[in-house]
Amino acid sequence: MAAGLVFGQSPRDANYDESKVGAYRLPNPLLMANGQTVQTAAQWRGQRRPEILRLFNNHMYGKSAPKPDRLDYEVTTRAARALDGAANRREVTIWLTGKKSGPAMRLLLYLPTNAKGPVPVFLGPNFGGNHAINADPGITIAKTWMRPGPGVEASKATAAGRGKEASRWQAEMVTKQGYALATFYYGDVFPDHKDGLADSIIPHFYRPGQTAQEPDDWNAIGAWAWGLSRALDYMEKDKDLDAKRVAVLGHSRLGKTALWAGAQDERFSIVISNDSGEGGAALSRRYFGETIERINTSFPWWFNKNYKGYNQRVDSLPFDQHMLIALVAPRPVYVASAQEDQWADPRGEFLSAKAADPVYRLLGTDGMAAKEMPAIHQPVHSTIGYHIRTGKHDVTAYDWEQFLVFGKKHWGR
Ligand code: GTR
Repeated sequence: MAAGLVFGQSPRDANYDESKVGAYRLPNPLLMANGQTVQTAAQWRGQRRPEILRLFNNHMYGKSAPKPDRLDYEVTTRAARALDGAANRREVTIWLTGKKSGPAMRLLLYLPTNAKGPVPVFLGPNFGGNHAINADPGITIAKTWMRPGPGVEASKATAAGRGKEASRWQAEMVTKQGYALATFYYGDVFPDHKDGLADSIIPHFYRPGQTAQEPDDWNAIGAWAWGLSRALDYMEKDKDLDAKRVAVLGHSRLGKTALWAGAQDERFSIVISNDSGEGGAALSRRYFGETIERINTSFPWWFNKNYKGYNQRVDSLPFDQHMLIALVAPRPVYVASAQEDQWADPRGEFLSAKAADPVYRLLGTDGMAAKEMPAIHQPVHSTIGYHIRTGKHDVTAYDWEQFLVFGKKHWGR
């Protein structure tokens, strides 16, 4: 619990009792603000989808900077054999503001050595720095260009962090199946602490004369999602990668980020959310686990200022998180939950995925095949996919096995 919060006072206690969830009514994703019901795919695309995107921009994640005109990048390590020869490692510096004196992010890529032609990619940001995702001693321990935050960046940029997140990335499993794995340190785009804004990408895009965030401006999650799109910009230039088959994924706060990135940027062909919970896949109106008020109090730098206005009035939000998932339609989307991750409300994650089904069906897909929440370890791989596994809030080999099956099924390779 964040300092200064007292249970039983404000913010509202987390509830873990199904009988106390209470009744709630989800906004209809197919009902437009003007009262008309969406009847056709063209209406969804031309009217309702842009309307919902604007709602998420205005009330929650904020408006992001557009795609920069220039893309400057440099491949710093090429063809370094890694993973006992099964993969090639590549490190790429991508400058984010069109000048090489400015901020950059460093993308780490593993490519299968035996690939014939461009390979599909699994792309996600990481928490611990690129050197954390694999014990491979060749990975640069990148000094981030930012000032270290309170204990955040400084502690991560050391050799002690090597391989610390390896079980969450499964580089061998991914490359053995013929896919590339790509990741970057999320702190390269926005340092994840309360004073991170000043050292983030965001002030670089202030309008002339702007000195502070507007209520509907982007914040950390918007910035991380924007970084994912910049990684994809690079992939469009790399002939070894199939930029038309990039799955964007993330865990927890970065699962929220992956959904938002995939919702906005239709170049992502598959979107995967792992244990993303409140502000990600989970329904906000379902009173279970984390609440809007809790997340906005603990992490005020994640969402825009307007979102704080919903701390006490979730029912007046013009959307719920099923509409974020619906923005991915008709592209395949996968929601993964963990049994012991009650804070993220697994049932709320499933119900949200299920509530996006009418949009997916309207667009001609099979939507979410499961009628009810599936049992543990009974994955569903319809266009909206879902599983719940045993264990804690984490990314495990089981999760990756499902992501790979889902990718293979929907990419047809
Ligand atoms: C928690 C937060 C969750 C989730 C998680 C994480 O403290 O309440 O919403 O994002 O952090 O990102 O690990």
